[in-house]
Amino acid sequence: MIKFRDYTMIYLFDIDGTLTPSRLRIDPEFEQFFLQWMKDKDVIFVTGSDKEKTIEQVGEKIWTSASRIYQSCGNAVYQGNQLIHKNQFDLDPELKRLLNTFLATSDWPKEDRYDNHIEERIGLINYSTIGRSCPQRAREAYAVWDKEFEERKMFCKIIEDTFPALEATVGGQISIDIYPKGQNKGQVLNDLIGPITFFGDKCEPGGNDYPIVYELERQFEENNRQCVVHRVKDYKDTWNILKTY
Ligand code: M1P
Repeated sequence: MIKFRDYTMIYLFDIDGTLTPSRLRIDPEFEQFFLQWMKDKDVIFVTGSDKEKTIEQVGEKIWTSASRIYQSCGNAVYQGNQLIHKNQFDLDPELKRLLNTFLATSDWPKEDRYDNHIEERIGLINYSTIGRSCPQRAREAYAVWDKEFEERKMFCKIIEDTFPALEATVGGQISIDIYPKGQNKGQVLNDLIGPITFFGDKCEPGGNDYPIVYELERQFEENNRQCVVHRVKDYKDTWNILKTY
């Protein structure tokens, strides 16, 4: 359990959709603002993504300036560039079969698919029908299509119904994150004590920020934990809010 400084506020941020557009580099002006802003604060990141992608997006400076980083929804924890904790989760053949069935049966056009449909990260499996190697244009087209047909939401439900020991959530634009039940972003709150302010964009049930919001609301009601939740639309929204702190 970690108490950062003496009961000073902990600022906890999701990355994709909150500090950067999904899988894209941080806006350069916002990057400068954020680097300055975070200087005298305990800033922590929590993302479904892995270390390499996060550094690619926020840059080495911001990543190394954070007090701690929870990658893979908290299943790989870094502090001072060291991996200080990891949870094991291997892709089981039954789950792999189900993910391949999704690929075979999805209504998303076969001719608009790319590589890297199943990515094994530390403690988390990421699945994407379109494939993580898709170009930006295809990524955006899939995100619009998925919003209408809710393929990812449906796949998450099938995974959870088929494997009751697993949890599946919608993270960014094109993929879903899968991990053992309970090993969601909410687990990071077990490590952090004191007042907390959270910024996330996928805060609705089924979104990968929801477990944090749910747990913070519970702790507020049961233990009067001091917390603030900002449900943001995008990084510009986050930026505007941060200007007021
Ligand atoms: O951090 C949010 C999500 O960002 C990416 O999502 P996508 O590629 O679908 O936009 C992924 O890294 C995903 O795992 C992660 O949850």
